[in-house]
Amino acid sequence: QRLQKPTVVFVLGGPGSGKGTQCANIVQQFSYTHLSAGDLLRAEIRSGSEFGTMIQSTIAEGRIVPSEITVKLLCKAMEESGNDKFLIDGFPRNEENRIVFENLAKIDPAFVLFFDCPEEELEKRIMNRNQGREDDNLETIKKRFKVFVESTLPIVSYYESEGKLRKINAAKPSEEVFEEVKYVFASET
Ligand code: UP5
Ligand code: MG
Repeated sequence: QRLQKPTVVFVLGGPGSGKGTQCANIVQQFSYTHLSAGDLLRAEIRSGSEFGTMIQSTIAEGRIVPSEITVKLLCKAMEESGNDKFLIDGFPRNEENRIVFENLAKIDPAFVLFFDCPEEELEKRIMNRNQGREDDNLETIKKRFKVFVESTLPIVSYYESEGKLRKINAAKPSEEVFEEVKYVFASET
């Protein structure tokens, strides 16, 4: 058991909004460890886990994996990292995610970064990405966006009401987005 609770920053935004890109920038300048919930779930599929097929079909449909699975993967990754500052990318995606994390990890985020970007731009970015992700096709992108609006935006509003939301205009070139991101981290730490 840790003596002091780790610092956690949640990084939210629609599919393709630049969460992974900006987290990679942040770790170069600030001493955080980047944990992408989606990457952890994809690694769990590859590891041959008993939940692999279920996770795979859930992601292929753009739906949200049961909270206990994702939260356990996040907690394990935090323990194994040796660090005490984390960017948790793409999580929590719904209220159940948020509550299960609160109950199991017992950590409240220091703040929540939110990458705001219109749907047409998200679609363009994902269709150009070409990394062979099974969910990067037009049909699944539409589903991912719908789930984002219905399940994740209410979480964004929740953190806004808690005064924890740091909203970033993500519909700009990556370098300009990072200028805004740096400003947030510089004023928080
Ligand atoms: N790009 C980035 N920034 C740009 C900019 N400013 N201008 C122009 N282009 C820009 O970026 C996407 C693409 O855009 C890249 O090619 C990039 O170069 C370019 P990226 O940084 O990858 O965006 P990101 O927001 O990380 O997009 P990603 O597709 O990873 O977001 P999702 O939220 O859809 O994916 P994630 O991996 O988080 O989740 C995938 C699925 O896993 C979910 O749909 C869900 O089924 C499941 N999941 C859960 O069930 N629970 C979880 O907790 C997490 C995931
Ligand atoms: Mg990502």
